[in-house]
Amino acid sequence: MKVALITGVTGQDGAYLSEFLLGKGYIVHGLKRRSSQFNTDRIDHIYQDPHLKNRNFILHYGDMTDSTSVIRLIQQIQPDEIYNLAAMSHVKVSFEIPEYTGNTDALGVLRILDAVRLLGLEKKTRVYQASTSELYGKVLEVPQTEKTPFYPRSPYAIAKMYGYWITVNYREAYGMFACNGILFNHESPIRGETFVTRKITRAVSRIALGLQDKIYLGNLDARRDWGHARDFVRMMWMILQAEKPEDWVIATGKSTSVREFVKMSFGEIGVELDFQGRGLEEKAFVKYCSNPDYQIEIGKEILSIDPRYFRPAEVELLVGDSSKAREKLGWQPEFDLHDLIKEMMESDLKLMRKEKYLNEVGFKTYNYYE
Ligand code: NDP
Ligand code: GDR
Repeated sequence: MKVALITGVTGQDGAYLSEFLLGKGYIVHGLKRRSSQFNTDRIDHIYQDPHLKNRNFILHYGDMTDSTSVIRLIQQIQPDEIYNLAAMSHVKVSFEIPEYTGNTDALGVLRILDAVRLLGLEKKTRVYQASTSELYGKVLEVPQTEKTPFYPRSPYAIAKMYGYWITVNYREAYGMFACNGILFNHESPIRGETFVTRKITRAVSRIALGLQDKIYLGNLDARRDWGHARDFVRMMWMILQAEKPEDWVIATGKSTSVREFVKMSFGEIGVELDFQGRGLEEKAFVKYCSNPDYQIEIGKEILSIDPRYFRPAEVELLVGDSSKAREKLGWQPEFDLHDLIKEMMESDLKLMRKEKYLNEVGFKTYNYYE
């Protein structure tokens, strides 16, 4: 049985990857950080009681900013594969906490790689580093491939650039099987609520149920290559099963604007929008609603721009060319953007119905299981 260690196990990708590796018969260890409340929502369904014998899913406390915890865990677990997914992953927030972002997202990668080296595991342990399309930042080439030059545009992307190169460096210097997956945006129903896709699907669901009046967004012109997290974690595993350690672009190859994502999400509840104005003055109004279940007023202003959601430096256009992964590893995404939005909307509508019911009846008569 192979043994894997996943850092960032409580995040979106950590949760999907844990399920995936357990399905492949791995023993999965996860590094989670301490928080004042449970932070394991996404993996509670696969949690195993520590008193159980022969567990195959085991969580450990640790932190990417704490070398000793990283070294101790790798020494104890002796993993065949490490998936380094832990990161302060929000681009906008990285402008607010740049030093912490650097410590976690840049030096954190070094801590993992150096622990493997220090413990003499260079020939045993394969390392996957969660690199990102944010490395490309300013548009120098479209679509972006493994050969496109980097021009990072945020403290997050710059920290990830260190992570990228230190991974390449440890591979070249110490012969380690260390690889970068340069993943383009990937989303799911368990995507963090402050990333734009989930913010939109949550808001559209709340608007449909009368829990919220409108949504405020930033740059609607930004274009992203959005895929499904489920497809992307499969690729993380494939990268570590390849013959040689290499770096790989993983993307759907299709780019869509934030505005279009909004339209498609409202489309799921039968609402057509009319966008008017430009820049900070842009607004969207309800043009048509085909679903009588949702009492949405025609002509209502439903979207406005709030400058607080703009970034000090923006990444305008990302679209990836993953031909190398498709040709050499046979990877192919199973979900398209329409499938993804449909799944996210269904899930958020379900969650918001629960919230609405709780608002109406209060805790007294609320049945959590309804
Ligand atoms: P999430 O933000 O959902 O998850 C990040 C994980 O990292 C969480 O488990 C978080 O813990 C953990 N974490 C944060 N800081 C620390 C720390 N100091 N020590 C230990 N753990 C920490 O991100 P995703 O799952 O979406 O992304 C996974 C990785 O892939 C990240 O590195 C991200 O930068 C990268 N990436 C993501 C893409 C995407 O589109 N999703 C695209 C390209 C790269 P907690 O739950 O306690 O907050
Ligand atoms: P991104 O994701 O920065 O690409 O990083 P995010 O969803 O935050 O932003 C995508 C684009 O949408 C624009 N935008 C808004 N973004 C947010 N969050 N909130 C808004 O209200 C809003 N309005 C418009 C942004 O300006 C941006 O252009 C994600 C993260 O998962 C990273 O960790 C990962 O490395 C990259 O994807 C690939």
